[in-house]
Amino acid sequence: MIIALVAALVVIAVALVLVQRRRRRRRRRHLFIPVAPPAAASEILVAEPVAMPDVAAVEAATLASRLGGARGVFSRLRGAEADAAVREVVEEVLLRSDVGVTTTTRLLEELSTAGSGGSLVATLRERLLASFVTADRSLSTTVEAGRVPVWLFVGVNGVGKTTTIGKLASREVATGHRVVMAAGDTFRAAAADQLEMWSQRSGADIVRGAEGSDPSSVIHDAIERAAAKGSSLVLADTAGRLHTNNNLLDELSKVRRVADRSPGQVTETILVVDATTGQNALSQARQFMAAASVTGVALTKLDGTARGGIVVALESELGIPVKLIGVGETAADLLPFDPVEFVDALLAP
Ligand SMILES: Nc1nc2c(ncn2[C@@H]2O[C@H](COP(=O)(O)OP(=O)(O)OP(=O)(O)O)[C@@H](O)[C@H]2O)c(=O)[nH]1
Ligand SMILES: [Mg+2]
Repeated sequence: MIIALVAALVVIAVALVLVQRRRRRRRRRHLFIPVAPPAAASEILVAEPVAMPDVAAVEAATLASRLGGARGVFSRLRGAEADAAVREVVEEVLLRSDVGVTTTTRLLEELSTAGSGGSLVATLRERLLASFVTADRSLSTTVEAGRVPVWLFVGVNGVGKTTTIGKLASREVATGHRVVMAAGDTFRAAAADQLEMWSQRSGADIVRGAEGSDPSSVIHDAIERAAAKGSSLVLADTAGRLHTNNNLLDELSKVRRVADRSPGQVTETILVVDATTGQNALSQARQFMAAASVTGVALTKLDGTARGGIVVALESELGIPVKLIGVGETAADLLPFDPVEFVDALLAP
């Protein structure tokens, strides 16, 4: 019995010794891991730096992912292909992108005189950025005392005037402004219905008239209402009209004059242009600029098949600042235009 007890104790003691040895060995193995040579540790730090969130990059990526057609046209000037790009490729891309002959010729001349320092695409990026006017791209609400700022929206049929007003109303109301929409497209009742839908969505007030009534008087009523209620902004819609129809352009001049009478003050006349119309946008812009003193462009439908280059042509040939871009149909799909972000969205890999 005693012998059995002693034998059991010996077995337990041996087992304990073995377990402890194994633990020590394991501990020693663990000890080796953190004591890696410092050089190796720093190599790891350099090779895999912690990625810091870059808000600007996120925004650019979002824009790039929305500029479907335009990114497609510029694909030959991005990534590996960009290194091999020659003058002929640049010329073809610019022409296909709707930059137009005049601006493309100028850009190519500038590329030739820029010398051979740096890559062709890097120089093109620089010249494209220099093509943009340096004007203020903000939307002004600066008025004389006692007057109400009016933003008037003009353009040919179906370009996105009403939708752009709806998107802007949503943005302005969300930032605490009291907005009155003027349904100045009295040409068809459906136009006012469409604006009314946006007024319900955004929480903006709306003034509409009967179908066929005088657009100037509807806009005037909206301004009076805004002044009486202490609203901060009137967004005035107008009927789409052909830039070649002089009577309709004259009517627009009158609408603008009336809207600019006290208590109203037109602080922005936004020409809405459908980016998919390409070079025709330039002749539209020329006619509307003459009729209604355009202060800026809202370029819509850049999310579709639009090839993007018209932005450059509008600014460099007409000196008219693009202030807003439309990249979809919802309220969130209206962005302030930023040339650097835009050019990088086209050219960045
Ligand atoms: N994909 C896309 N569609 C847009 C954009 N802006 C407007 N649209 C669409 O374009 C169509 C015409 O827009 P409207 O706002 O009615 O255009 P409008 O200039 O007021 O048209 P009229 O009043 O008939 O002259 C609608 O189906 C809009 O949803 C945009 O940025 N992207
Ligand atoms: Mg409309």
